[in-house]
Amino acid sequence: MITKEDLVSFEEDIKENFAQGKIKAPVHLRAGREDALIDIFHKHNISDDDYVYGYWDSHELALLKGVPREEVKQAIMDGKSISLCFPQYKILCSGIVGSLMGTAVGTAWSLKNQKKPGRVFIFCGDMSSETGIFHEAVKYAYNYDLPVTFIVCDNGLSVMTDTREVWGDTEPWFKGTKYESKIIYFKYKNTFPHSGIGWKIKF
Ligand SMILES: Cc1ncc(C[n+]2csc(CCOP(=O)(O)OP(=O)(O)O)c2C)c(N)n1
Repeated sequence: MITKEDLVSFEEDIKENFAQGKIKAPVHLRAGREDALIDIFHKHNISDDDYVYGYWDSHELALLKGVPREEVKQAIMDGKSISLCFPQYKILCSGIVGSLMGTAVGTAWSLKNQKKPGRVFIFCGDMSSETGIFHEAVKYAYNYDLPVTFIVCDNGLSVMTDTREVWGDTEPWFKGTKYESKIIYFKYKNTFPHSGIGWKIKF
């Protein structure tokens, strides 16, 4: 079983390797949401039959989905941190904001209509959850009662931009709507920068 300490030490290890210039690609480290993620994986019993989709910041998701630590680390060392994909473990990630929303809904549609076991869990950030494609995907999933859950990890920022200031609201758009039944939402403070380790390029 993956513990908070496992997740923290993994990110610290990647930070060290990045600092030494051993990773020739961007990394997006995360800290401060370990308990929330562990809780979601446990509470929803996310297991082998389930699909997990994520974005540029998915080291923790890969570990929690059951990809061995060394395999995740090797992929990151090979420059794939931003789009970790381990199809055999049913975890697929992309570095493109808004991508994968339709893929997640399509996977859920297929599982439901083919009467296959498994559900879909897609993890994204607060700014991603304000995009049109997120809204459309949630509406469609709600209407057809598809086995997909959208998890919004709210760190308040999109790179260095204040998400709430952009949209002029103190709450995400879905707060208080019927669509909340398809969404898990939590706030956290990321103690790492959006990408990298505070020096070198941010993007
Ligand atoms: C289509 C596209 N536009 C811009 C970017 C650059 N970008 C990467 S992450 C990010 C911020 C997204 O913010 P949020 O969804 O809140 O994610 P988090 O802060 O959790 O990383 C942006 C703008 C991108 N990856 N893809």
